[in-house]
Amino acid sequence: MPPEPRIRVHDDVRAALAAGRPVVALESTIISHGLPRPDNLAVARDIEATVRRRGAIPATVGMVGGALVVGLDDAGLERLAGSDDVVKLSVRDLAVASAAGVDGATTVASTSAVAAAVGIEVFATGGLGGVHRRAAETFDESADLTTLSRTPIVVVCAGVKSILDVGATLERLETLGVGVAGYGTHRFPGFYVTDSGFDLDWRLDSPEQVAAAWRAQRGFGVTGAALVVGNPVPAQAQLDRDLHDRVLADGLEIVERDGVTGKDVTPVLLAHFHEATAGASLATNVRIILANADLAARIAAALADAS
Ligand code: PSU
Ligand code: MN
Repeated sequence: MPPEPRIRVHDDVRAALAAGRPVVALESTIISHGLPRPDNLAVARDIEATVRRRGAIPATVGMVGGALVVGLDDAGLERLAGSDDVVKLSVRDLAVASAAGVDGATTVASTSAVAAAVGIEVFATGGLGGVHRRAAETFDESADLTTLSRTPIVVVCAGVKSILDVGATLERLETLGVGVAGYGTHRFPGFYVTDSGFDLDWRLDSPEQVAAAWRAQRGFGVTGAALVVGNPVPAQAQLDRDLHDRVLADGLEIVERDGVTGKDVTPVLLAHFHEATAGASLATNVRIILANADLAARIAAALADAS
């Protein structure tokens, strides 16, 4: 019998973890399904470079030919960025996809679960998945939420995608025991826009303070959940609000008209945004991801310094 498959951790990531040096996990669904080609590959490399610039090691998670990899090399990044045959993989898909030998991209849910499993404590992404509009009828709620409820990791994001029901998502995060704090703000960020319109109970104002919160969560040992740090896009870089609201309304109509459901909803809406705003939403999206990678690396460094 061949040995059971294990997560394949890149040597640089393994060495950094063993030495207690900062590591930041990154997802690959953003690359394969969230951003259009060919920009996506350049952005994937930029995200990693941003993490490195802060002295941390990037660990992009994905599946290559059935192997579950933490710390994709450049060939792996190219493969997941360049093909239509990359499968979007949530947590439940990982094992079956591995047996099927596919190339796959990991969502927030699967990336955070895999990263935590190998001992990574900080993860940067764009926007979380959450409760979809009309979820009361469709039950469409991202596995990102339930996974974060049982995955100990700091997730830096710009809130949840504005295509979702933000209020319902915040309620679910509360129910699920997932910590949520604004970075330098008491308002929950709105992904493409700075402010989602929802208040938060907590704000954290520096990487050191996020690290302190995380160390307390670890030390208390009373929850195995994630801590979400909402890092808003600066007001002058946000998508024009009217444009945003118009494009969103159109996108939701298209999803309805074409009967798009399940895991295709998010990619279809994001692609619609990128087309209908002539790249403006793409620029904002990229900016958000890079800013989150930068902050995540600083948090990882603060955590490494403190331990
Ligand atoms: N945020 C983005 N782009 C994305 C996603 C989030 O800016 O592509 C992806 C993430 O991987 C997230 C997933 O986990 O969408 C959520 O999909 P779903 O709603 O099907 O769970
Ligand atoms: Mn869904």
